[in-house]
Amino acid sequence: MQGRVVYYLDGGLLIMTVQQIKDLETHIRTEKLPVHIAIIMDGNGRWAAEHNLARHEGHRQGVETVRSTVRYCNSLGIEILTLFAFSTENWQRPVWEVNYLMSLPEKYFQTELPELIKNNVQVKMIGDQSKLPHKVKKVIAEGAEATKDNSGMILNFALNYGSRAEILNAVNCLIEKAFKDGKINQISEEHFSRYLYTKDLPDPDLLIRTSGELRVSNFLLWQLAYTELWFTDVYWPDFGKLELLKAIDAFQKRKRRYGKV
Ligand code: V07
Repeated sequence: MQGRVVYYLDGGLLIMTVQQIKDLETHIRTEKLPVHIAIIMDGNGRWAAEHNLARHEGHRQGVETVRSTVRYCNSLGIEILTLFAFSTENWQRPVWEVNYLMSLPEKYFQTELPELIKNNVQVKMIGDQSKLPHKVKKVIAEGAEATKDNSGMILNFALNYGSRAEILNAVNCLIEKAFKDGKINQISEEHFSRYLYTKDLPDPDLLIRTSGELRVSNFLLWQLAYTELWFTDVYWPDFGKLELLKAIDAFQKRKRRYGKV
């Protein structure tokens, strides 16, 4: 079926022509885009199981989806893309899987760094980097360094990230500071935010979670206070242009209704 894309939606079949996807994109470009999109990239393991593939194949395919999503968000003009790559809870997975996941930042940069530089993308990181293997720390520091002067889209990887740990870290920093200064002042939300890993970034406008789970799973708990949430049953390796466009379309429709009867 040339010129047509087949999608399975809510158990039913949806056939969209390439032209229809283009129309949706044109429509989306005319409305206010979310400045900051955050994504929980879930479902690599289930995708692999359903394709009778080993689990790591799901993660490998997941990296491909990271590549295409970064490219597409950048071309749409999204300013910040935050991707949840590895949580503080993920250390409890089997050793071989943790090791495989820890090899992915390097694999990603090996092929993508030249394009990220060419496309003016700035790579940033949130999470507790102190607990990462030395090699991973080195690789991500190099990726961030090589792109630090870029002024285009910010690609923000959450690596060994946990939101409660982030909030506690902020509280502990504030306690330490108060102790050193010998005085305790009341602090504002704005002041508190400056102690989070995301201190230089605006809160996400849109959170996307793939693979059907309806939770935020310790991701950006403080920052998601006013974020629009969007969930899809599609597994992360199958997440494509159309899914992203549908999420942004839903976001724009909600915004338009905001405050109205
Ligand atoms: C990981 C692929 C995406 C699906 C979710 C889990 C598997 C890209 C990175 C990455 C991280 C930091 C960085 C550059 C690339 C990554 C992990 C897992 C641990 F600076 N994908 N990806 N890191 N997956």
